[in-house]
Amino acid sequence: MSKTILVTGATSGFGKAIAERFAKEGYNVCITGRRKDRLEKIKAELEKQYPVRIIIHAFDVRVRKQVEDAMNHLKTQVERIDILVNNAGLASGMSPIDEGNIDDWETMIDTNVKGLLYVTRQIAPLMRAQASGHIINIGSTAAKLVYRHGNVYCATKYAVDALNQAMRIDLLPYGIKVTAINPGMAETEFSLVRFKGDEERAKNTYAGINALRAEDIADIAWYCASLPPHVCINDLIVTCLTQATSVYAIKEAERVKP
Ligand code: NDP
Ligand code: 8X3
Repeated sequence: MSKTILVTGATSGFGKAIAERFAKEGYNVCITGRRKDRLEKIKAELEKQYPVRIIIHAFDVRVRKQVEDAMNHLKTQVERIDILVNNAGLASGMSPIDEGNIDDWETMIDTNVKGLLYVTRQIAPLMRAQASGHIINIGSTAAKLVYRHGNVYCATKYAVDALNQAMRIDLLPYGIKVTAINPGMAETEFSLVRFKGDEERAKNTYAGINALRAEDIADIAWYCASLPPHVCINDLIVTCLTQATSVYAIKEAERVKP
């Protein structure tokens, strides 16, 4: 029986690359996000390329009722969920705490923390009933060290880190793996969203860095998911070669070359 993975935030970046990677490996994939047109396009492409089933659910993870309706529908479409990737998330703005935009704060908290919880609350009971499964939470280096003007985004990712630990403990008796993948800088739509469509500012974030690509994180997710049944990676930090922490990175040009 083929396995099924549910990936939130699969319309771009890490989520899209993870969906592609697992489809290539023979998984049926449920892809989600708000942009239905993109989900439809990705479904058509993947089903053309691989002999797998792609299910789409367009919803906003911030809206509890939408999450519940979509997940209840999904439960009628598949027999089981083997892997959940809690990936949907974003940063919105970047400013000192005394000047922060409260709407941005709420967007980040509602998406990165509450949205992740809404989805997990729907899927964890299925995995518990199966007595198997794997939850992969996409955290960040921002979950490990706070950086200047990153305040609320970092706080949401610290919350993901705490929830990852909590899930691992609470789901331990049921044979459910829980893994946090904490990436550093990666060139996706992340900065374009953070800087509200300012393409130049988004591009400058990665200038001269040779940042991670979405496919790197997809490879790592696949590695975590394909380990033997008794092995679980609990927590993993991954950066590009020239980044050490969320506050310390150098440019490619500064690196001593062999
Ligand atoms: P992208 O902007 O490329 O992708 C974000 C995805 O999240 C999109 O598919 C988007 O879908 C979805 N999403 C955002 N808000 C919502 C919402 N309210 N409801 C449903 N889906 C939503 O960025 P990344 O791929 O880089 O980001 C993925 C995750 O990785 C995020 O959690 C981010 O915090 C994290 N991360 C990113 C890093 C980076 O440098 N890029 C580094 C470390 C972590 P849609 O807009 O269609 O709803
Ligand atoms: C996203 C990466 O650069 O904001 O989590 O720390 S960064």
